[in-house]
Amino acid sequence: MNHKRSKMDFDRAQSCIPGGVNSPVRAFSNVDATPVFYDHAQGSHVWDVDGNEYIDFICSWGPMILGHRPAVVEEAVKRQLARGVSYGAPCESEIEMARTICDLVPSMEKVRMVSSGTEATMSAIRLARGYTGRDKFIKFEGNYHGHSDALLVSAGSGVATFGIPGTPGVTAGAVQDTIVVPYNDITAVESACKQYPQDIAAIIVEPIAGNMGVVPPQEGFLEDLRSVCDRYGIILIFDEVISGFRASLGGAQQRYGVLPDLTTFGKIIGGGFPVGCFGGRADIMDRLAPEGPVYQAGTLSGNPVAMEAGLAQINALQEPGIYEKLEKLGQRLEDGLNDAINDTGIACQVNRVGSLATVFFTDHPVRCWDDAAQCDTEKFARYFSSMLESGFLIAPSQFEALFLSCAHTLDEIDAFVAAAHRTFVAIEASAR
Ligand code: HOZ
Repeated sequence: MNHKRSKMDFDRAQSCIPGGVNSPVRAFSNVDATPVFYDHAQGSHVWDVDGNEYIDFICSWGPMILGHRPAVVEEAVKRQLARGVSYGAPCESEIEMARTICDLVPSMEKVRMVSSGTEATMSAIRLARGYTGRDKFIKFEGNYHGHSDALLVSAGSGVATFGIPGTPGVTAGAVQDTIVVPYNDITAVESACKQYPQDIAAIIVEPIAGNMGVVPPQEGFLEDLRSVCDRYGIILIFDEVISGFRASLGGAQQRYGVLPDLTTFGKIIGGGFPVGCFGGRADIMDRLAPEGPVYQAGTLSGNPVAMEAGLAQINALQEPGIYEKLEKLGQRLEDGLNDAINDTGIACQVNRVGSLATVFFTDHPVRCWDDAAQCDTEKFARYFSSMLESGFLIAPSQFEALFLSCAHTLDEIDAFVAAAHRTFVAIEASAR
């Protein structure tokens, strides 16, 4: 494949954008490559500025669950464009969005819209602290909840990809109340709670970890978190920015039948526009200003274009058969990859939940960050480059998820698996 223009664009970008990218996860430096600059996208396909065509398994890091340019979303956006793009004032589509989320997600009684997942998690933590009058919270190693200061500790996603141990600019004071424990380790959670029985405001967790690669919750883990929170008066926050409206229509909480007190969403609920929200128990949400004293605000919160796009997407997801299709695509991918792994003897693990998956280059099961960190990232880099050259876009990091959309077909999954098989053969041959 020729990437001449992408390379030129990257040079130009580096001269005026730090690292040439507007989010570190878009850099290909960790896989010894330069980023592909997108030109346009349609369905499950993306074209770059050099005219190369790819099947897209990044899907904008999750939002494009219907594929690119779904007609229903485009039409909704066009209708709203003719009525104004930003009001900074209440509008009916905000009510429609909040009502829809409350109707579809089991634990949601009230919702506040924001503009990103980072804002949602940051605000949920502040609210939990304001509600309980406690300062500390627990997060899990390898979980990523956006880039607000207190949450940027032992984080997954780009922080894990680039091996950033602590971030200059995040003060010791900002993280002194952040307690970090291993994912899927309820004993570690219990002992932190015993150590600080009156001080922990919240436990925030990705109910399906998607930012250290995909790591499902072990059986009983979410239930145990719920009961620890009940025992100690701690607010349980599910960060469903990735799993929301993906793991099921009601998110991971519906899939696993465990209800948090607060939930954060982003990605899918914006239909591709910058949106996040947090919500949950009404008695907690009513502590927010202007009803209560916990302050939180945003000029573009509830932006009408984003609301219409998100609503159109969520409405489309309610059509019968959508989640069955995503599950079928995911199962086909998992089975195919496992066949390829068995056939080639490569040391890999496939973790999958529904339409989220990761191929981990390790011979051990991956259940927490320490497991993920053992992966052979050099092999991952070879896998990434080979898949890219074969026309498949995957995240340029071992510690990210692969996203499927309704626009993908079984044939495309089979083609992906065939390319992965060829890649595994080549990696194994060069290792001998
Ligand atoms: N949170 C996503 C990666 N796991 C993408 C957002 C970003 O650009 O950091």
